[in-house]
This record gives sequence, C-alpha cells and structure tokens, in this order.
Amino acid sequence: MFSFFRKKSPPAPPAAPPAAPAPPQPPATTQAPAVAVPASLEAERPAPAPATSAAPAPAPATPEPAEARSGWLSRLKQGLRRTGSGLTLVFTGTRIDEALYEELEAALLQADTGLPATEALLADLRRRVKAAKATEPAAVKGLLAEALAELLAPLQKPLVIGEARPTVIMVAGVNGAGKTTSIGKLTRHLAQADCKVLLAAADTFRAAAREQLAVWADRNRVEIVAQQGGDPAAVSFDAVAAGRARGCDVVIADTAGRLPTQAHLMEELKKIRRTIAKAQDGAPHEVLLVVDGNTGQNALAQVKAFDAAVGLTGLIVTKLDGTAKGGVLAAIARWGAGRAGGPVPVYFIGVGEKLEDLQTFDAREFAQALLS
Ligand SMILES: Nc1nc2c(ncn2[C@@H]2O[C@H](COP(=O)(O)OP(=O)(O)O)[C@@H](O)[C@H]2O)c(=O)[nH]1
Ligand SMILES: [Mg+2]
Repeated sequence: MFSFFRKKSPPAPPAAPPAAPAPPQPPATTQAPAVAVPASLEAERPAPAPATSAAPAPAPATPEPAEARSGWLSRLKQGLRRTGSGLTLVFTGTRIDEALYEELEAALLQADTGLPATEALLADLRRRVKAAKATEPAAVKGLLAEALAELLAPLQKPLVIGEARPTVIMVAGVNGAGKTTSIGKLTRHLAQADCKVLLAAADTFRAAAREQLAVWADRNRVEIVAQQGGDPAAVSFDAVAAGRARGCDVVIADTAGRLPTQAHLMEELKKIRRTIAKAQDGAPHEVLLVVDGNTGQNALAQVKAFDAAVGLTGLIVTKLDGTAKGGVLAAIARWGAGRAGGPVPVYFIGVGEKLEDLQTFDAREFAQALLS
C-alpha cells in the first residue's frame, strides 16, 4: 500500500488503540489518500524500503486509487518531457558506440545532472551494457533507467511522523520555492490521517505570507500561531510550546524565503533552529528544504548551503512540471552519497499547484518517467 508519510507511535506509550476506520475520502480528489490508520502504521510502498514486520494497515474504506498514482505519474512524465526527449533521442541510433556515450553525456549535463553524477552514471551504464551484452541502443536506454533508479534509490524514504510528540518540522528555502504551498498540501494529508497539526507562521516579514498560511490552516481546520512583525524564532518557540500544551502531533514552521548568500538571514534561520530546540528536546525533528526543480544546478548549491547552516533532514523538490529538467535529483543523490550524515532524502516532489500534485518520491518511477 502506498502511503504519503509514515506514522509511528512514540516509543514509550502502550499499545495503540484499535484501528479506527479510514476517514471518508473526498470523492472528487484522485490523490492517493494520506494514511488513515492508527499510530502503529507501518504500511509501506513495496519498492526499496525493507518490509516492516507490522501487519499492513486495514484496507482503506475507499479502494486504493492506483490509477491516481498513475495519473500523477503521467503529469510527472509530461513535466519531464523536455529532458526525457533529449535523453531518449540519444537512443534512436542503430549502434552502441562512443558517439552514443558522448551524446548521452551531453544530454545528461543538459538535464542538470552535473558532472559527478553524469560521470558516475556513464561508468555504471558501461558496466551494465557489458554485463547484459546489449547490442541495441534501445536496450541501453533500459539499462540507463536502471542505473538512474539505483542512483536515486537512497533518496527515497518516507517522512516519519509520531516518534516524538509533537513531531516538529521546520521548513526553509528561497523565496517562491513552494514552501507555504507544500506545507499546506502536507497539512492536508496529515489532517486527513487524523494528525493534529499546528502551523507556525515564522515568515513574519510579510503579512501576505502569514495570510497565505492562515488560508491553508483554515481550509484544513488546523491551528496556527502567528504574530504580526514578530521575531520568527519567538513565533517558532511559541508554536512548539503551544503544540506541546495542546497535544498536537505535528508542528510545522514556515520560514521566510532567503538566499544562502544572505548571511544575516541564514544566521536568523540558525537561531530559529536553536530556539525550537530550546522549546522541545530533540526538536526540530525534521529540517526540510524546499527547492524549486527549475533552478537546475543552483538547487544543489542551495541544498549544500542550507545543509551546512541548519543540517537538513529532508527535501521537497517542487515544480517538476515546468521547465524542470529532473537531472538535478541525480546530482543531489550523488552529492548525498558522499555526505557524512548520509543522503538527504527527498520526501516529496511537486508537479503542480493542485493538492494531488505533491507526491512521495519514488526512485524507479522517477527514472522511468525521465526516460519514457
Ligand atoms: N507549477 C508548480 N507550481 C508550484 C509548485 N509548488 C508551488 N508552486 C507555486 O509556486 C508559487 C510560490 O509558492 P509558495 O508556496 O508561495 O512559495 P514560498 O515562497 O516558498 O512559500 C505559488 O504560486 C505556488 O502555487 C509545483 O510543484 N508546481
Ligand atoms: Mg511562503
């Protein structure tokens, strides 16, 4: 079963209450439902994550909309079409020769894959071609999809909610990356899964930013802590304290957009992080960076800079429906492979502005979408 995130019970408390029936799904939306199961949820997508021992969650009241996922997949394919066609053109020839590898190198670089990931992919591909004794360029395309899926696999990891209560999630990124929208969408999924969510409007600079978050809070009937012109660290502190006092499952702090080059704003972000840690031991449990997939190699630069400043635990890559070239995920994966703390997982990707356009990242699907 597909799940939008994973819900875990905190280590201490006794057995979870009996399974509640899945909440009604809104009939119109085709979104795969957020998980609607009790705290012991261990339902997992079939792909690379090791199977968990817990029994699968009770079947949702509505059938799992596998077609919803495939509908979404076609949007992803559509979004990545430009890159895809650039890559697939390489395989329209009749021979596997050096020219093919050279063209492929150029196409991968063109797709924002970056040099280290491109070189790694090509080396891996040559090995695979040899091992498979492939003779047709079309077969090489399939082998590239496999190589890419393997490179991306470490980025695929579910967001786990509930190991701490509240689970505190801090969200950062440059202006317009899609932070507030992604928080809104995520909130919807969490609320649908009966998680009690509290939003912190830690983007205190712009009234519009607060209002935008408040709209999402209203729409999902979740609480929000906001303060006009206040100090973002103070707002975050208050929100975490309120989340604890009110027994919330999740607190999500939306921060103002900032460029990694704006040193004082990066200091402010560090301060927000430190302040959240003072409000609750072990918090923030997740520090997410939202990156616009259109920013190409600059996305990787952002990931590195924000990681150096606040220690990222996850990514949301948005706008893969636009002119995004997709290869940047390979660049992020390659960088992550050498990162001391391990790769920074991509919890979600966005392929549009609608609610169902935020989805979990699946390495194999993504590789296939890119090369379809
Ligand atoms: N096409 C597309 N637009 C998106 C996506 N995610 C967010 N947006 C749009 O990007 C714009 C900026 O989003 P916002 O959440 O306000 O960015 P923030 O400044 O990082 O909070 C809005 O118009 C969103 O609707 C996506 O995945 N695809
Ligand atoms: Mg915002």
